[in-house]
Amino acid sequence: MKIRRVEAIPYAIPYRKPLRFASGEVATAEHVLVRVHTEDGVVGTADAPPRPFTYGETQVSIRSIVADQFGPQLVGVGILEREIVRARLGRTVGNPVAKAAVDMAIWDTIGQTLGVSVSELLGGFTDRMRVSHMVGFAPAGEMVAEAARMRDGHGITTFKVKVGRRPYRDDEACRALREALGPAVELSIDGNRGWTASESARALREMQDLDLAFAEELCPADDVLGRRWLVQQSTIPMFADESVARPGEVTRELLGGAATGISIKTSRTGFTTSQLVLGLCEGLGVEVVIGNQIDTQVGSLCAAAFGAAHPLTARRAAELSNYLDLTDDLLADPLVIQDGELAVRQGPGLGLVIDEDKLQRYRQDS
Ligand code: MUC
Ligand code: MG
Repeated sequence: MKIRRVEAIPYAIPYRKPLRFASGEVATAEHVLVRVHTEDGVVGTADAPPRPFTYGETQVSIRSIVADQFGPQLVGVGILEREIVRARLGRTVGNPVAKAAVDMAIWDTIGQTLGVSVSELLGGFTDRMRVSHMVGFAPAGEMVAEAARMRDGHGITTFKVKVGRRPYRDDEACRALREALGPAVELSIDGNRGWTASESARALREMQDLDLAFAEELCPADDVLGRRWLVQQSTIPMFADESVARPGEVTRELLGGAATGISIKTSRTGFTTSQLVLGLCEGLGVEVVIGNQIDTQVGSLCAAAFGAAHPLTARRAAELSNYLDLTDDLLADPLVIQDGELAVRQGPGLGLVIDEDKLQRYRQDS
């Protein structure tokens, strides 16, 4: 069960419409499909979404670090020697998305080799996740229409609304969503570090009648005292997202009083490091949410497999639906969100099958 080769395949699939937020936008999924090949002929797969505006990684950097550095470092390592893998990848700083994809692809080979699903290997708590949809910047009417489309078409009743725009006008969109969708729908906001601490405090005051479930990354973590001041006066949980790409950063934000909740994204911490983050949060008595890196179906399937494996991660709706805006996807058997839920694949490994014709069509290296 030794690793024979690690592949990094750049590909691109356009979105029907770009997803806009305070720190950037995504109009095309220019990702890297990572495949780990074992000596026994097993192939594990995972997806790497480059986010230069969040982690500084690009499609080129991910492809290069996986193919030219991580791959050669892992040849001959046993797929169960995950801590040797983590130690070897850890010799290179940063590159969280690249490392996460290699880790998840290895878990896929372990599940396939042992004949069990990765979600069961991780903990097997439940077999489905409630879905939260992320609504990007647009005129308020369009944001309401998108949310209504997700509710009516897929039964989704939890929404994370992108805020952080300048000039400030996001309460208008959030208010329109609350009025249109009613009190039963769960709304939260995500500022992607778009505001200062005082602008964030003003926004929270102006939206305090909207019954928001939580707020995420309203101001930068580097505004250390400002963020601590904001969290101290907030009446809703303040989740950290891009500011917690490593377990040490999770501890820093929580013990520093700069966050009261943690977004776990398998696209940046894979399965192995995500379990460390989860253990930290459970030990510190902090809530978590399964976040979304604007994932494809492969990425969403991985997030769901992790989320469903543990009670704490399965408690909140997970952000699993932005792939619905892609014009196409690589999964041979597409995911289905029904009644607001996504079922976890039960097959060996991650239970994902790539449509090789589509991969040939969208890959950018042939
Ligand atoms: C999120 O939760 O922030 C948007 C930017 C990014 O890095 O991730 C997405 C979603
Ligand atoms: Mg976020």
